[in-house]
Amino acid sequence: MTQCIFCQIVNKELPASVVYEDDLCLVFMDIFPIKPGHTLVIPKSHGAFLHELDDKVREHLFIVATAVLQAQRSAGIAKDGANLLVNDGKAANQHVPHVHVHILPRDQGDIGKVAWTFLTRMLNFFGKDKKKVKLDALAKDIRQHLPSTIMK
Ligand code: DGP
Repeated sequence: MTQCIFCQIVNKELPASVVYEDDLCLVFMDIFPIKPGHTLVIPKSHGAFLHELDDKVREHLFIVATAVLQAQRSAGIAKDGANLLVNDGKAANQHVPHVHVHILPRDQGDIGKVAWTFLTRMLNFFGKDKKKVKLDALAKDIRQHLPSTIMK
């Protein structure tokens, strides 16, 4: 069994609230969301850093991330805006060494709340099952709004 938690999610050895998948990537809800709708887009092939990925995979991640963002907007989740970001390396705050694009919905004036949740989100291990139900529902909502361009 691989030690990488995101590879384990790809291999279905660990559960996740999946929004979308194809041959190259997997999209699922962040288990410690900074905001409701916080989603991760990962390559199915393992690579810790962006430069380790094939150009085709890297390009695909951002095409899919953009489609997921569109879906979130249609679902009313990221109406005001969103941050798309990659933490590339430990010093840049990367905790999981498998490339992932964060899609973080934002609301006007939410910076205080975002900062607070960023610092405290991993402390909340309680109610994990309840949280999974919520994340599954959000994943379904986003999936239903995905543009036909990425749906087969
Ligand atoms: P980063 O700090 O950029 O490496 O972000 C890693 C993100 O991954 C962080 O926001 C929490 C999330 N995460 C960590 N472990 C898991 C997991 O087992 N499942 C899911 N869905 N997300 C996870």
